[in-house]
Amino acid sequence: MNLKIGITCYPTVGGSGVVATELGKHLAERGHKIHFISSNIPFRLNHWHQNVFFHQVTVNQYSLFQYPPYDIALASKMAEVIKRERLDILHVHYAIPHAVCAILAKQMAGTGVKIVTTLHGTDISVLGYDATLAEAIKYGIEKSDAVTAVSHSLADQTKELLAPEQSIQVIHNFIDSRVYHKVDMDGLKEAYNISSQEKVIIHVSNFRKVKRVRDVVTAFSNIAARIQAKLLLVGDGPEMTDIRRFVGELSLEDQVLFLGKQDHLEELYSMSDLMLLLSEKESFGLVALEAMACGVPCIGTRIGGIPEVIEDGYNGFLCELGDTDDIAEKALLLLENEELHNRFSQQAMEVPTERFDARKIVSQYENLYKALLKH
Ligand code: GMT
Repeated sequence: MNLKIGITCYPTVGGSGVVATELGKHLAERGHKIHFISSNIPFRLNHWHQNVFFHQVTVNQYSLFQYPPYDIALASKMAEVIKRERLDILHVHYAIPHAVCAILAKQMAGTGVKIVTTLHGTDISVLGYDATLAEAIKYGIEKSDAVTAVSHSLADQTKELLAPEQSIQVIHNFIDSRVYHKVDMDGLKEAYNISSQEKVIIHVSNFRKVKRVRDVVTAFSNIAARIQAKLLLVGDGPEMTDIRRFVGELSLEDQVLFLGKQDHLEELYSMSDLMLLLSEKESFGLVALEAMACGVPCIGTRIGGIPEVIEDGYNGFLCELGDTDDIAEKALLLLENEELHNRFSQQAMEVPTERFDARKIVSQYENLYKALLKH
């Protein structure tokens, strides 16, 4: 049975947008009709795909309103698409505002469309900064027809903080091994002026405070004091100015390459020897999974969903938050021992295909939709 599925996500660069878009593309390949409803074309939806449609939410600024009514415009567009396209499912990523808008849209449309909400983490971590949103998040979760979380850690944390009267099913994130696999990138290494003796360490994030990029640079400075190495910092965000200053204070300007936002991350991973993901909050850590698929072992913090992705002592290491000395020691252990590094690299490549393969995970979502439509 082919379904008509609406998907709403943040269209900007970020793991949740990647997962939502890739899910839509995979479902479309299986013959379902996918309707993205968002303020802009999601960044991974960069060319034409059969069975994929895009409905843009436009928000007009009217002088009487202090703030443009984005949430209402989104709900209104959702209702229009639910009715016109006769959607079976509306799958939204993030409880606020998307689940709350979807519930309102369902009421406006007056159809039997089922609302599926996927929690990605910030729904819950935002409560640390703004507890006033708790009721809205809880409402979004409870009124959805089904709720999923991208890790056991996030599902547990949500239950602990909000105690919603709704079950939360864990469906892990996934990657497409047709895109993420090791490719020969010696030419790119040369283009970046990185010699064959130098080890390459990579960090990819949106440079928010929670990503602890200072810890990445501190650990790197300990590593670079012992071996020849370069650090690739990929992405951009609010901490960038501070990080650039910090790199200058440590006199690491020649060893740290700021690459900004990048497409084709598989090429950068493929020329890297190690990834560092040292966040203080991380519901899953999609970038670790992407790097592992390209044969890059990761060192991550024992935080949130990271231990569900990195297996300590098998395909990477887990360290305590902020323990940059231990992180550097573990990094050197891997980077100075070729046999160990090769083994971890091979074992890292097994993880996406064994546990986080797109085909398996997309089927879990598909089964969830079909189960909902039986009721
Ligand atoms: O990490 C971010 O700041 C971006 C955020 C997002 O919305 O993309 O990432 C969250 O969702 C990703 C996809 O499920 C997860 O891999 C990230 O771990 C999660 N970020 C946090 O929990 C901080």
